[in-house]
Amino acid sequence: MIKRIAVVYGVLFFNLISYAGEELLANGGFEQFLAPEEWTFITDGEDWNGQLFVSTTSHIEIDAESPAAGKSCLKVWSIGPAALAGRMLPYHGGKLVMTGKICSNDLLPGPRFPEGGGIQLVGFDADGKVVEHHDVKLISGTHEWQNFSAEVKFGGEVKFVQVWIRLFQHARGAFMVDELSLTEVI
Ligand SMILES: [Ca+2]
Repeated sequence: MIKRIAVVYGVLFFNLISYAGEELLANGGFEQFLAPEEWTFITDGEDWNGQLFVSTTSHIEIDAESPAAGKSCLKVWSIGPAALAGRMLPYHGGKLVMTGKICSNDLLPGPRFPEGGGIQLVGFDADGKVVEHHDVKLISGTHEWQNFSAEVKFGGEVKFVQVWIRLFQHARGAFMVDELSLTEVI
């Protein structure tokens, strides 16, 4: 009997070690203001498709009107483009697991991209150049709060990763994000 209990505990312990990665995002519940060391507005340049990151008509802000959890969430709205980046995180070659909640309100895509906005994981090489990206969750139209989850594994060239939250170029409307979490399972 004692031996059997030990085996069961061994399995549980192994599962905890395998799946409980450290939380990599700060303020993923958007309960505090957007501290520049945690979330940074991308203020110039363009992405791999030639899409701009910022316009004078877009807004990304903490919003207390209808969060999914807690007292506030992140709201991205008006006319894109707009982009917010999380901290640059070292990548160790493991499986990145992202979960979160997202909703949208009359979000119309622009002419150059089929979706209005969403969340991307972006991989950088050792020199800080973007070499790979994954669309974790994209959204258009009007949706109530919904959970999403995704698993992403980058190629060997990728040494750093960032979360990007974007309203794409010429998209108009709003989407909200809350309870964002990112872990790496190695
Ligand atoms: Ca929240």
